[in-house]
Amino acid sequence: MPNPVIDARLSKRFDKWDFDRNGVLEREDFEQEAARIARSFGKSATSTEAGALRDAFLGLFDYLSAQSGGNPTVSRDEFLRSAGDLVYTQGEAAFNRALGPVVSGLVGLADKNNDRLINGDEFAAWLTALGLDATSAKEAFQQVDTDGNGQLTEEELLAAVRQYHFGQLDVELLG
Ligand SMILES: [Ca+2]
Ligand SMILES: [Ca+2]
Ligand SMILES: [Ca+2]
Repeated sequence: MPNPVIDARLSKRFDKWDFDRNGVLEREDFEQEAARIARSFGKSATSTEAGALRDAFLGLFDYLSAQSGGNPTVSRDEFLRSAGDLVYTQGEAAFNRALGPVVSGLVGLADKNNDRLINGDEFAAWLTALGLDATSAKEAFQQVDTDGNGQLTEEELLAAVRQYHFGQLDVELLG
């Protein structure tokens, strides 16, 4: 069932991922976006962490492209259709398969003490690096930390990304 909040968030997502702003998504956009994010975390494009995020973004592009007939470009309409299908129809497992590697790549960049968990400081730095609203980082952290143990797992972060795009949570995490 169409939902204006979800549709607006997907449309905004398209704008952010259309890195060169030429109105279609291409592999190059996703490479550039991954490199931009790695740079915002202070990592060089040749670092292991940047490479993992790049692979994740390219995998996501390949998924979106395959959903729209395997073309090298994905139009806004095609994106809204396949992303909408993911959110409205296919549900949690498919969403997690498509976005899980990207969230995992972000955790790799943000996890300064290498425990694969995101603590409060790492989370605030994540929001700041991506230019997101960090003024309410503490409150946002508590919303994402669903088991309340003071650490965010990849699972909790992925659930937050999913809920954001489902229009159920106002914490943006993808930049
Ligand atoms: Ca583009
Ligand atoms: Ca950590
Ligand atoms: Ca937790």
